[in-house]
Amino acid sequence: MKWSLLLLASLMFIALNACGSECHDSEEKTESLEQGQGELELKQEDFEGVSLEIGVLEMGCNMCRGKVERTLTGLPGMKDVEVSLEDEKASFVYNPEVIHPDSIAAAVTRAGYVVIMP
Ligand SMILES: [Cu+2]
Repeated sequence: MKWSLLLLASLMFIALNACGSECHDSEEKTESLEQGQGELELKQEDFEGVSLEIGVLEMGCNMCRGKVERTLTGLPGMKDVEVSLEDEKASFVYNPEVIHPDSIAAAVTRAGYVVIMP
């Protein structure tokens, strides 16, 4: 009985830490929040954009999903960002005069995830 409880606790511990410490990095979180607020004034969502859906792999939990969403939202020339943890996809509208899809992919890759371009 005690042994199985211990096993269960270990399994839960492993499950909770499945994403490693990277997605729970509070320092980076603060940084991207500040950036986001600074760019808010400049970032008008009144552009004719291009819709794009990319695959985003390696999101292990909802914090990862949030991190990808903040990463995309924090980029210039981005709007309507939606990230799905279940579908492993991110959709958004970007302004091609401001940002190139390669830069968008690079930002998500830098955040620690694997991007599949359509
Ligand atoms: Cu995670």
